[in-house]
Amino acid sequence: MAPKFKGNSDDWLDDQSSRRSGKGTVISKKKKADALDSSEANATVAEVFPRQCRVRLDETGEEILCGYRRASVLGHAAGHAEEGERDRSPVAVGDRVQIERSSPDSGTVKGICARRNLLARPAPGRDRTQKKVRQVIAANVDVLVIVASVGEPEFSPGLVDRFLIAAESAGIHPVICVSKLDLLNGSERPWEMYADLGYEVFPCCAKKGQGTVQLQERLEGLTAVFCGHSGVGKTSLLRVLLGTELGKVGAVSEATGKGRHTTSSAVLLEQKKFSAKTAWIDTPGVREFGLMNLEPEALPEFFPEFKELVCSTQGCLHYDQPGAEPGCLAHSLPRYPSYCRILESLLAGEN
Ligand SMILES: Nc1nc2c(ncn2[C@@H]2O[C@H](COP(=O)(O)OP(=O)(O)O)[C@@H](O)[C@H]2O)c(=O)[nH]1
Ligand SMILES: [Mg+2]
Ligand SMILES: [Zn+2]
Repeated sequence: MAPKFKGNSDDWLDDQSSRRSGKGTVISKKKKADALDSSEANATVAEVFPRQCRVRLDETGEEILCGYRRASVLGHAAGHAEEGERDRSPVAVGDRVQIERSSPDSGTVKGICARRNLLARPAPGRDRTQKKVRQVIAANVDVLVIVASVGEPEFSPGLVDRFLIAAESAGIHPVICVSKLDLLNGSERPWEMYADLGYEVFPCCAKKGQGTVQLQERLEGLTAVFCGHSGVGKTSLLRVLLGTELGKVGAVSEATGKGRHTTSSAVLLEQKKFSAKTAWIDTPGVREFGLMNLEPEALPEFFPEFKELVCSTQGCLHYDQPGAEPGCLAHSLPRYPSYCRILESLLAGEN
């Protein structure tokens, strides 16, 4: 059975008492702001901290720090937490927001637009009111780049499968980037299966610069979020793709005065080489990636190779239990063990 997500050392919760304004006035819990119209936004969220976020201004491309309050930004907007759920933070990297500048390098988030999509995972624990907590990793993205290394750490098909499902269920196009190609030895290439299944696979090596041009061209003009285990080489790859412009991130850490590690939370990176629309998001590594709001019965839809199966039980769940589903034809498929692990975790309600 897949282990539960246990959280990361970088986990933090934003201001739990954000119902209370600075002056001690209690803002009604029920009062929610309405979503902004997209024409009202003037900035994109580039990095999120407790009670503050770094935003990139549309007009000048400048980045400034803005305060946000849960009550004033958390709206009825599409893509925001529904009944029974609570977002760990009301803003996420990639959110389109309206900000009001109060000084050359700071301001306040006044409102937030509906999200066209979002990549989220369950955050550990529940809030005070027993609601499930959701961590939105990034919003409004075109592509999820699933990075998995050839070695160090070993290629992990289980995590690739989970990210593929998360992307497709969120309406985000996934591509697989196989990193650290220089560590290839022996004949095993477990990622080739994904190309055979019709997924886009980009073998790359950040160290030697192999395959990076192809990936760069594929992502040009798009907002892409890079995800994968810690240490697979996401940041190294982005450094090559962006032409070592990640130094900019360090400068921003100075601005927050916190000396944060560049990828202790998701961060929208600047892309000067291409069109203004291109935006790439680096994320901290995850050990496990839980799937949100996915019914076990829906799981086979996310495995294209299962679609052609004509098992003798109609609506077969392809569940590997002795005698459970006689006549199931899924057992010989390469991704069957991975399917079963994910199915079992969904049936156990673990995400
Ligand atoms: N051999 C090899 N090592 C790499 C490559 N890319 C990154 N690394 C190393 O892998 C480690 C983790 O890289 P990093 O970019 O921080 O990974 P991240 O946690 O996914 O952002 C570092 O020690 C890098 O030097 C590569 O193409 N080949
Ligand atoms: Mg990194
Ligand atoms: Zn079956």
